[in-house]
Amino acid sequence: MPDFPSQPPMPPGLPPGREDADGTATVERLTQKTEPPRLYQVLLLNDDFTPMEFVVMVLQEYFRHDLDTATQIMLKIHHDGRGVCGVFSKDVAATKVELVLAAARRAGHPLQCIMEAA
Ligand code: TYC
Repeated sequence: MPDFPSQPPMPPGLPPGREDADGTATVERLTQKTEPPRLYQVLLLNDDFTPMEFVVMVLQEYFRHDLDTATQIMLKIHHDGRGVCGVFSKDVAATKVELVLAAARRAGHPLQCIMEAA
């Protein structure tokens, strides 16, 4: 048995398919469907100016990758033009993009960070 019934309980006193004495009762079931929240990829884009070490630092600090993984992702971006840093809920992805862009601008680098529906 699941913890939650798939349908809400029927209202008390009126079995399904019956009307009350004056014929006015309406018994309605609403099937509620909740979609899972959409996920978003955060990507870094390649450029010719941001130092490789800065990109590796970003991947470690903001996306919690270890040094090896961060280096592999950075090299993939360097060669392919873009690469995925991580997949998050919409709010978390948007916050990561803002934090990464702010850090890059503070350091004077043109690094671009974007999010896309996964
Ligand atoms: N192409 C940059 C360089 O050669 C390194 C780099 C990698 C920049 C990834 C941005 O998202 C990036 N210094």
